[in-house]
Amino acid sequence: MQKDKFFKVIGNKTHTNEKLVKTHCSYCGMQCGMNLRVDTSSNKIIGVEPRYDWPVTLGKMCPKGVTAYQQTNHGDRLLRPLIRDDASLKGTKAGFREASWEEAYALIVKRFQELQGDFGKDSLSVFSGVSMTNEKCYLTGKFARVALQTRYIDYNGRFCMSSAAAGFLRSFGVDRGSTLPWTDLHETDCLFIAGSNTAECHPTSMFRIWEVQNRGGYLIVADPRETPIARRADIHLDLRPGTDLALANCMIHLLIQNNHIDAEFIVNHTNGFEEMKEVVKEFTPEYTSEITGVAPEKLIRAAEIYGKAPNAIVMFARGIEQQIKGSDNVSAYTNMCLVTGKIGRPKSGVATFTGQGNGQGGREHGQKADALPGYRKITNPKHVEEVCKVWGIKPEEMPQPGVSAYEMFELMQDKTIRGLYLLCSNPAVSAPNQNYVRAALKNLDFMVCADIYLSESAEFADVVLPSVTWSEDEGTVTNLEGRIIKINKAQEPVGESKPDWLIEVELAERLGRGQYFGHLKTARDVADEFRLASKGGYADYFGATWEKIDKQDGVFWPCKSEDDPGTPHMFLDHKFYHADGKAKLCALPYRPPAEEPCEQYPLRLTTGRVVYHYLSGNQTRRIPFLRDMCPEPYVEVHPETAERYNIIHDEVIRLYTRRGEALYKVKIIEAIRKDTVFVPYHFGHEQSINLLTIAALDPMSRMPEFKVCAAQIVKQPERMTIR
Ligand SMILES: Nc1nc2c(c(=O)[nH]1)N[C@H]1C(S)=C(S)[C@@H](COP(=O)(O)OP(=O)(O)OC[C@H]3O[C@@H](n4cnc5c(=O)[nH]c(N)nc54)[C@H](O)[C@@H]3O)O[C@H]1N2
Ligand SMILES: Nc1nc2c(c(=O)[nH]1)N[C@H]1C(S)=C(S)[C@@H](COP(=O)(O)OP(=O)(O)OC[C@H]3O[C@@H](n4cnc5c(=O)[nH]c(N)nc54)[C@H](O)[C@@H]3O)O[C@H]1N2
Ligand code: SF4
Ligand SMILES: [Mo]
Repeated sequence: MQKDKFFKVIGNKTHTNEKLVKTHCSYCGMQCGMNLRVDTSSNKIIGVEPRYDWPVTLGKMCPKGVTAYQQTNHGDRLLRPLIRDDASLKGTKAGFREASWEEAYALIVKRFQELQGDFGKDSLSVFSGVSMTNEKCYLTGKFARVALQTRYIDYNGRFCMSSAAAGFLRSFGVDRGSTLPWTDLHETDCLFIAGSNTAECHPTSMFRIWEVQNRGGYLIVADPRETPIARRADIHLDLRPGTDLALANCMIHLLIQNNHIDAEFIVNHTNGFEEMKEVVKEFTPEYTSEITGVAPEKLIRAAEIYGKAPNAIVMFARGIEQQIKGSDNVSAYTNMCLVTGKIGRPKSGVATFTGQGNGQGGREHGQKADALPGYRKITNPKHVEEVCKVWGIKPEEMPQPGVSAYEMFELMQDKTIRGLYLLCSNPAVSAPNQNYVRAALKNLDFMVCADIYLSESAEFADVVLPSVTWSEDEGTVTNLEGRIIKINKAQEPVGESKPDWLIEVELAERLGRGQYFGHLKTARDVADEFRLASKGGYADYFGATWEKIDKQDGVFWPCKSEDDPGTPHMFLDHKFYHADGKAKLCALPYRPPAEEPCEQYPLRLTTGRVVYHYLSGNQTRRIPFLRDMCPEPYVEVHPETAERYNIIHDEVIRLYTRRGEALYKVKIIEAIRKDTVFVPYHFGHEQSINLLTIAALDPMSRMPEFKVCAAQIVKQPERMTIR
């Protein structure tokens, strides 16, 4: 692996009576390199050290990463299965008793078989997540289709990466979140970053981003809030939430007008230029400014900088993707690199900041309602046949495509779905329109939840199964670059907890499907079957053996054979994955968000993250340092807006939308637009902002519009200042 300018050899300290286990962080897509410190007398994890020799992050970690090790032996870990004795207490922590694995398995098998006997195979569902290794994600797809024989499986990446996936598939015919390795970032001349709070959500990217400016290059940021990265940007495009499509179309309009396009690249390697040109015609800076609220001069300057930069990278994250037009936003921003030909070479291209640790690999290998391993389609007979050969089932036994994550809750409400196997996700915090989702979970006849802690979602379960943390098992993860890396085991599982793949194998055997699962005895067995199942798909991992990953500091997919080193840069030959080898320039007219502000709900509510917490917060709210740094949610309000409502800093107000309401402390901050308020979403129960969010879905990706809806603030009768 090529070492870049930041690379320094700093030896890791080995203390006596300790060993270091080389691995990566459990949380975000950066997958920072770390060594877990293990006490050799107790064989327990006692700490962490950064890995200076990991080429992507070079010894950097964020506050979540340095405390991640505290999860493994945390006092809240689930140590034994739990069975609910008192159904009237569903939706609370109470009413569970401890049980043996055999008793828990027996109850699950009995109830699952009863439901399928009475209501058909498709009465069961699986909802999963991508904080799991590729091997576990792969096996979860097989578990749903082969062990449970149901069509209903989907996963939390639907709330996360589905718009990026759909947008890239349409533009390129392939969805690898980054067309280039992160070690290129600091060498480019211009970064155009939209809807990413990078400094809080992918903090260990920042040293490369600042370096672009240090070298005299440019940073352009499009975000309604003045985030830490926006504050130091050369241009901050402070747009209204939900208006990215207009902004991106304006960039293309100006690139064409100023002749900053690459006509040869457009003709030889793309389709659709004329239709796209027609659509962007009306997006003059003045018209775009009316929609987005961004000053025309800033739009003009941003397009000029991007257009003139010899190399440039367009980057984005959930800010543009979690909208009803998220997939369109992705394709529209991707149009920028296609019209300028700034793609398919080092230091130029496009990347989404993949969110979860395995947000990339987890979306490729069959956890999606319509997907099979290797990014195959369940609706394609040839793909089905290829996977059936590996699984040993007949093509006619392969279930039909299911529905997306949020739509599964709708089917729970109408009793089409009656049973749920939930693992590695906490939708009772993270799904939109919580009042509806919680009622759907309550409406289930039988629910199983596998987690490492008793989550808010586990409170709705009939059986809770104790899984292991990332540090108690091994396997591969694909980071935000598309690099397949290895997670190593540092400690034996606590209590009676078991890895998810083993639980699925044991359950499959007890469901009478052992012939398809019984040969999987170790994580390595699952890995070998998984690589084979991906072989020949376009996300081909066949050549990415654990040995090669170790030797090369990771392997970029596609990697088709043992002697293929993998593919760090995509499209170097300017061949895209559509049948004719060309990329698609998409013509994407602007449409407003699902819910526009009105007299009754005059504010725009947007939601997102803070550096100290991770997703639903079920893991990070238990870590003392992180909890101390951010103990509760709050609502960010601009000083002028606060004055209008006659509210002050730290005062508790009621925030409400058409779906629900919650009480939040006010944080007065100039870094937000006057027409917008922001709430972090890492908190559960009555503090969850998802009580208020809207479940409007992108028609293409089925991604909910977490990033914008209409809201109102009400001052409370008594000024409830706290402290
Ligand atoms: N600390 C921390 N880091 C994380 C995570 C975490 O929970 N905590 N989660 C990981 C995961 S799974 C994910 S998906 C990523 C998410 O990473 P990001 O997408 O960077 O994080 P968000 O806070 O969801 O939103 C990003 C930004 O979008 C802006 N935004 C809101 N509406 C709009 C809009 O309409 N247009 C534009 N252009 N911007 C808008 C918000 O102001 C916010 O600053 O982070 C990963 N890293
Ligand atoms: N309002 C709003 N809502 C959002 C978003 C937003 O920006 N705004 N962002 C969305 C995004 S991008 C995402 S990714 C989702 C995430 O939403 P969730 O899927 O709910 O996220 P997590 O908190 O990671 O949930 C993972 C759960 O699995 C457990 N767990 C961890 N590792 C394992 C394991 O190996 N096995 C098992 N069985 N369990 C494990 C954890 O303890 C945790 O309870 O939230 C979405 N919701
Ligand atoms: S940046 Fe992401 S991967 Fe790195 S330490 Fe922080 S949470 Fe972990
Ligand atoms: Mo995410």
